[in-house]
Amino acid sequence: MKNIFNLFPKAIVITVFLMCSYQGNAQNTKTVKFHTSAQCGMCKNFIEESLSFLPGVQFVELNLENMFLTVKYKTKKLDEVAVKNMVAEIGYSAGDVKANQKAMNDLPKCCQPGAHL
Ligand SMILES: [Cu+2]
Repeated sequence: MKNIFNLFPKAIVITVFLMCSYQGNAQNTKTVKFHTSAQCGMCKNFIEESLSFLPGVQFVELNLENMFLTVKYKTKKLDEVAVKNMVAEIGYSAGDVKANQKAMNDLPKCCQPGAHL
């Protein structure tokens, strides 16, 4: 987990995010909201940072109260399936899309489904 954060310094994340936002102003956007298997604040950071690298993503926020993820994206670059697949690829379920099992197993114990029951 730590290694992933080192690979994606905050400054780059913010720069990419701002660039995407700037370019997207004149284009059509869509916002989707779906439940994920996120468990904690670490999941929140990981999911939000990972998704902010997807070209076309303009806004991403995980609600820690109910684990619903809100993603706003440019419809010319992304669709809902691609957004959910990205979440699944990094180890979390995304609505009706199941998590990539290997990625989920590689998450810290506290980030795996059922960790806080
Ligand atoms: Cu977590």
